[in-house]
Amino acid sequence: MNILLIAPAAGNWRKIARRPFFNGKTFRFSMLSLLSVAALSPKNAKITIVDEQTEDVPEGPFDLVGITAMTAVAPRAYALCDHFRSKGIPVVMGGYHASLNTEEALAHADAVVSGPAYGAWEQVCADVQAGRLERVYHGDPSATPPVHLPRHLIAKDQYVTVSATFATLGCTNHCQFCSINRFHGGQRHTRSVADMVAELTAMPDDFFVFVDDNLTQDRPYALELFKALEPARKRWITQVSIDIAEDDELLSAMRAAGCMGVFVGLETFNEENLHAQDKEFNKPAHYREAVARFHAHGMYVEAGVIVGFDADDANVFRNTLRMLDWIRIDAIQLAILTPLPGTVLYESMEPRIIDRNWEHYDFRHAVFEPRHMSAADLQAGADWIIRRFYSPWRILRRVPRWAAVPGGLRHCLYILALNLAYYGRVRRFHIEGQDPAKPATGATHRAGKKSLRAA
Ligand code: B12
Ligand code: SF4
Repeated sequence: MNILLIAPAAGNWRKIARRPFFNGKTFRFSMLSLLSVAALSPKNAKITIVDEQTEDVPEGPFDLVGITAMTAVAPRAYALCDHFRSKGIPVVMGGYHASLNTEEALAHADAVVSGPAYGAWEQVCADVQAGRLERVYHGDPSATPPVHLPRHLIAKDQYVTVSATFATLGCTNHCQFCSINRFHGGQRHTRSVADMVAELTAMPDDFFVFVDDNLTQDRPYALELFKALEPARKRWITQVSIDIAEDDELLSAMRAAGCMGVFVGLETFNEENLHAQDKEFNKPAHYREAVARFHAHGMYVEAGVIVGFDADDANVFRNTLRMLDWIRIDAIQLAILTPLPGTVLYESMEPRIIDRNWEHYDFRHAVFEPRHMSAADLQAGADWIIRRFYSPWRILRRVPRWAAVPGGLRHCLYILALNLAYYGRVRRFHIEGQDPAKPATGATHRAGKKSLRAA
């Protein structure tokens, strides 16, 4: 059986890896979706995995094509579905977008695997071999994921690391803008600590990424996992929620297990916004102290920050940038609020949506009418924060601070590389923007002259 598995890429991201500099490598760290599907395929199958960020999609011949898609790449995924179906090859979609928008995906794919691949993909392969195919297959969320993935199927040199894994899946919080809760049906699944140790000790790299949505949500499990990981002496990064900063025992265990950095969803500095999104467990008043506590334990902090919530007006951009400097954050992933189809946010925002091109649902486009500013202002202000936060001057100003975080040169180089990669993105995608609360330079100048004349 000849199987092609595709991770599509859209717009600027397609074949970005071919560029010598600023080629997105720092952000390519997980092909776990397709590696997991590959691991479930028949043992004698010939499997080709293609990441469109790094290479072209081959023509075949293939017996089966599997495509993964986040919402932002769904249109590209559909084009690929249409292409292979027109050649008579069965095409199956899986992943976040197809699981949460199954009817839409079925207009392009022969079948959809909804939820995890475990238990479903094996059946898909058997059915294709038997010359039949159901429309929808449901994976088994409680299945035990394979311990060893066929990582040799992807080109190691194209990724910052091929050693990505997950110990847990899902999150029991209900933040309205997030797809995780809906995708996992509010459930959380943990892998056995023994499986984690077996997988991680066999990994070739000594740096890896936990792609978990909220690794420490089950505290006893996390403590047990970290204790077991200590002897492996690996270095890793992951995603956690900010409230764990108060937990010294947990932070110490993370540090001892090799954690060098965390991604936390701060989202906003406005409590009203947090409340409206069911994320009131974030306390903006504690952000600065929380970051300091992570630093004291030798961990850098990258924050997810979102602009465009209903309580945000044109001043949010300047205030956010000021607060980000003040809390001494090390890196940010700045997003424009995006109502991903399948989320609670999408349902509540439907009437205000002005752009339904899923390719624009990449957290970089204003796709709805905000309450207290225009969509154009939201776009300009978000771009302005990104450009300012990653200006060479601001990055340079952060260096002495990073040097003071315990962990040594290697940790310091890691966070510097991340900042430079974001700076590269600003340059590569010509991110400019403008603070909507401040008139354009010419206008400021004119207004200044006018007020001088008035004086
Ligand atoms: C790694 C990652 C990335 C990487 C991409 C991968 C890479 N090559 O390095 C990068 C950094 C590029 C990325 C970018 C973005 N990401 Co992202 N990303 C993730 C993350 C953290 C891990 C994905 C992963 O490896 N999961 C582990 C695997 C095993 O699980 P899985 O992907 O769900 O796959 C299972 C099933 O879904 C199913 N399955 C999946 N695909 C297929 C295909 C077939 C054929 C079959 C049968 C089954 C199947 O089987 C798998 C095994 O059970 C997830 C969150 C998460 N924990 O999943 C977010 C996530 C997927 N990303 C998300 C988003 C929103 C984005 C961005 C739009 C915004 C951003 N945050 O920057 C951009 C998109 C950029 C673009 N234009 O393409 C959302 C997607 C929501 C949605 N509805 O689309 C997620 C869920 C995060 C979240 N909290 O909401 N991301
Ligand atoms: S945003 Fe984070 S804390 Fe909220 S539901 Fe999603 S994964 Fe959980």
